Amino acid sequence: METAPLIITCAPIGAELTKEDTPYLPVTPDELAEAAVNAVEAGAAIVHLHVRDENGRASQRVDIFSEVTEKILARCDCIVQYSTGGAAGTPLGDRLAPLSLEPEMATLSMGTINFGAEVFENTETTIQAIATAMKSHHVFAELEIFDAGMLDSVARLRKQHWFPERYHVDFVLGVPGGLGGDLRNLMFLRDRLPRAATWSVAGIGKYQLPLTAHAIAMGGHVRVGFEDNIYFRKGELATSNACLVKRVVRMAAILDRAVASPAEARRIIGLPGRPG
Ligand code: KMH
Ligand code: ZN
Repeated sequence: METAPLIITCAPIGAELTKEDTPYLPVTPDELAEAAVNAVEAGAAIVHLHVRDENGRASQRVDIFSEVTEKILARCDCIVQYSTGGAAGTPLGDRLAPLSLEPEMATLSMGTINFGAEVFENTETTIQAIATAMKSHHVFAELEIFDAGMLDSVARLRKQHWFPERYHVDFVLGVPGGLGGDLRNLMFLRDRLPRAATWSVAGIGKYQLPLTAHAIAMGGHVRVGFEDNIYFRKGELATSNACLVKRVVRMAAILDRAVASPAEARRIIGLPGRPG
């Protein structure tokens, strides 16, 4: 069977970084939209979006999500995927709020983990509340897997019809407190997925590059961007999200893997597409 084109997701900011970590971090709505559009023009099909308030703090405010989304979609036709994770400790109501904008896609984290010094809490009640809100707003879920047991939760909740049979997961590997970024972990997780599921990998920090290479070769999909890794190589900051995306495009070309447009990504994942 022919390998599907590679879906590149760009996660340009996340909830944890500041300009002190990297001066290249896009923070304001204009900076975020510019970074997202540049990443899409470089080859990304999906933008995984967190936003910040006027003070640069992680926020789930609907008005900011709306502003950034409008600015992105005015300039390109990518899939905008909202974070429902927010920052560790964000109250559930805030996490759910941006779903009212009915984004094409949003994340759904499949369990609780230590997240560095904090706890990223996702009890089964939380997971079900987010899944319910997504269903009522017609939002397609990307299931975030930070540790191996979370795939068992996916299988159990799938049997209870919380997700469609054809679901999409993102393995986020290398979070301090979650499953590490060893290639064997990726193989183990991939082997446990049902055939109908599609998968992507987001390697944290130094794991981003090797896991990206392996995912391209294995027929999976990849996420890059500052949320997960701010370095281009050891000791050298990446100067933009787009340059991380461009490197993935070059790697895909060397490995003879086509890169998916947003329309192809919708088909591969099974998204119905944007109305209108
Ligand atoms: N910021 C992390 C604690 C998501 O976007 O859904 C959670 C996170 C997951 O980034
Ligand atoms: Zn995120």
